[in-house]
Amino acid sequence: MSFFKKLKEKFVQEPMEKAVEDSLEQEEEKNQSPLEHEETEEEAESLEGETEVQEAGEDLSEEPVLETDAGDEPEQTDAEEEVQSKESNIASKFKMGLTKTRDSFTSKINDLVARYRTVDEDFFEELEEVLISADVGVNAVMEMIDELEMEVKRRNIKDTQLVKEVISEKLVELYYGDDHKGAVEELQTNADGLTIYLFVGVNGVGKTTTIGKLAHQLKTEGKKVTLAAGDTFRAGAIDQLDEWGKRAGVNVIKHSEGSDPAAVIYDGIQSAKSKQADVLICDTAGRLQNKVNLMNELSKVKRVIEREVPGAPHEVLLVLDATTGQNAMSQAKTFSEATDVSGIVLTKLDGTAKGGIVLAIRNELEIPVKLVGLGEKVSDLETFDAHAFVYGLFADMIEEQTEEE
Ligand SMILES: Nc1nc2c(ncn2[C@@H]2O[C@H](COP(=O)(O)OP(=O)(O)OP(=O)(O)O)[C@@H](O)[C@H]2O)c(=O)[nH]1
Ligand SMILES: [Mg+2]
Repeated sequence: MSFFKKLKEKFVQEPMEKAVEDSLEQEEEKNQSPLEHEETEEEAESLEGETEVQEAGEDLSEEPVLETDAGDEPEQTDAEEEVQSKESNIASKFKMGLTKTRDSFTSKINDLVARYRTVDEDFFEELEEVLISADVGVNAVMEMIDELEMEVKRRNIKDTQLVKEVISEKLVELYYGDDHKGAVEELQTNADGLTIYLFVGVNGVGKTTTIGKLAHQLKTEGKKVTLAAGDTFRAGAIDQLDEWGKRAGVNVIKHSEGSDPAAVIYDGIQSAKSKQADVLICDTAGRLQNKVNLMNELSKVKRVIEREVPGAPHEVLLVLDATTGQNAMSQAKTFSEATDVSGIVLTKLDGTAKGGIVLAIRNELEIPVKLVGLGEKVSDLETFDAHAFVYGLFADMIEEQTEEE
């Protein structure tokens, strides 16, 4: 089966199923969670301070049981349908979040393919430029072009139209590198008790926002979550996290501005343990008096976590802003030295036309991208899925091409 077809089968729902989904979504919008619309006074009150509140949106997390007589695929079980609808939901999020990148990338590829009818040296040279302009990263692009040239020869492809599909396939391979598993990399968890995630990254990249989104997601999954306000440096940082905590209905441990972050994290751990929380998420400062201070502080915070919970932190997540392009690379190097980063959260992919940075990061840093921020809404956080990412880049072509077949 062709690669585009595979992606379509995985991510695109049939029109009938889609219609049912859409009507369900409209239902959901009516009963929207308090996070996605202006809070009414009543809702604001019910969320205030309380950590154990039953939220308005909570029962939406359960997949509604559907009786449909769509009937065209009788062999599909409810469980399979659920998976398919989840996949297509993820795909549409990536498609939406990658609009800017896709518009720029697709038009460049289409233009290239229109100008070169046959595949030759010059074609590859121009393709190289297109990929570099999408921030894929020079080394990754070189690797990609080599692979592509070999594949085109191997399959004896002459027509540039057909190359599009090979490009998409190679992008997925490029992401996974030698690790052929190709599995989506979920966040690590602690099976025997408290899971701790430590968020690090320079100021303004989206740490606190991502923590808010993640807290909401985990809470919706039924987990008990505590947040620790470890950014005691920036004025307003504690209140910002507190606000997210209130909205998500989770507990926030905080000290006053200027206090020792390691002490806040220590208290966060004690509180999470005593409340038997499942997950503790630690926010940290993005800026201190200087970089050395910041790195020392982060190392100290990490040591406290390691000492209090063996095996923790289960993830040290470095948050990078996709719109800063190659700059993100040097940040990754600096932070890795201080804290052993285990995963990347790439935010603001929706805000750049250069989403290829995902591939550069994975290729050059060899740290997996675990989560991506695809917008400012609370629901705009997804586990990174290289297939869904490539679907998001090529969505128009995938839908177009397979219809023709
Ligand atoms: N469009 C878009 N905006 C985002 C995303 N993630 C975060 N932001 C925005 O980025 C801005 C900064 O986010 P914060 O969460 O405050 O960043 P931070 O890393 O905590 O910053 P400091 O606390 O200063 O270190 C906010 O306006 C967020 O709404 C995303 O995925 N897409
Ligand atoms: Mg912050």
